[in-house]
Amino acid sequence: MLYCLSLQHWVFIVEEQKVRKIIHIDMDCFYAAIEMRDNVRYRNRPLAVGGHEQKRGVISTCNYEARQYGVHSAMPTKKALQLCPKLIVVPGRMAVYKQVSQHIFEIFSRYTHKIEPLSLDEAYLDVTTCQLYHGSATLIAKAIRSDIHNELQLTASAGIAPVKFLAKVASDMNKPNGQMVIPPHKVQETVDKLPLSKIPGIGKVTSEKLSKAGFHLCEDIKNTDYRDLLLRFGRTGQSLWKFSHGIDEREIVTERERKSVGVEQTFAQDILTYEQCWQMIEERLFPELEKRLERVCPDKAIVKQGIKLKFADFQLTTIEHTHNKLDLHCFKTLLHDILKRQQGRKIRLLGLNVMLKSELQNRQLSFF
Ligand code: TTP
Ligand code: MG
Repeated sequence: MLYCLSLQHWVFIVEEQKVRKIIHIDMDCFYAAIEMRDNVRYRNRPLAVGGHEQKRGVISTCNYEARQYGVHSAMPTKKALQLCPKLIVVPGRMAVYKQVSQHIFEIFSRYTHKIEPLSLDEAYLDVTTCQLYHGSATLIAKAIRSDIHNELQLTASAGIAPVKFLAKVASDMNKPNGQMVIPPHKVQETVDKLPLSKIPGIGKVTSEKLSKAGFHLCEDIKNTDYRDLLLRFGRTGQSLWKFSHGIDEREIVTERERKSVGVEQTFAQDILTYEQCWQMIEERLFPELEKRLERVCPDKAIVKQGIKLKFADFQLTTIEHTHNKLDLHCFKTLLHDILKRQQGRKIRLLGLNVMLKSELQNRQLSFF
């Protein structure tokens, strides 16, 4: 595919993408499946893993029986029990989940070394050069899922596509215990009918904003002028335009190459005060960062933590300091210091990030 858009002052060219074979693997109701495997009494009954009702806990995940009642991840346990009074709620066993995760990743490594972990139960695999099964990504995905089932008595779902975002979308299409292939010649027709809210990374706020502007499916974006999208939605508009043409040039980023983890929020309405920023950090961004860090780097070893701000005039500014563990309290000082640059301007985006320890180790290695 070659797209050449003559814009007023510049030409935008998206080079022809080399055809890759990406598999996205995601375990089915991961924590709950492990609990059902290890305890026969939990099978065929609605089960959730999470905080207990007396404490103000939330559900980490639940099995598919419980999902029929509308129970889902991040739901307060109290609400889950209202929806499904027979729900069994059990506490999590992180040590076991991490062990299982290690085993799954060891299985992946039999097929490729290009593995990008997204969480304990989810990864992208680039199998473009894998010679097994005559190079058939469909058969490789089947083999991986069958290894997982044989060795761990757990099921996984897979999506196979030439690009990352579509592989992830596809792994959800035949869940649980299924897989879906989107071959190169089916990419555009699949993307056309894809709701924008299904694109990984498009959250609730963005998808509502798009919907209000009349954009629901990828084809709505595809049929819109690129400049218009860029003006209205900035970098998000640029990414959406690419995705809507089936373009995603992102390579697999292996564990060793991962440098940082970050979370950010663009506000529906700009905010102004220290208190508003702090509330957002304390209630939304920090818990999310903690969760993501836990997923990609369970030992939580970091070297730096920082804040990113975008003012209403789109000026971007960042601040960071050296710290070896994620620390909510330290973000207070950072926020105080970064807001000295505010000069009365409103804030449209706030983000937190950490640099992982492995990056520093890499630098030390390259230094020698
Ligand atoms: P997911 O893969 O998002 O969910 P899942 O594996 O439970 O279910 P699905 O079949 O839909 O893939 O998350 C993997 C695990 O991460 C999940 O079992 C529990 C944990 N988790 C949380 O602790 N909190 C959350 O909000 C989410 C989404 C997941
Ligand atoms: Mg999963």
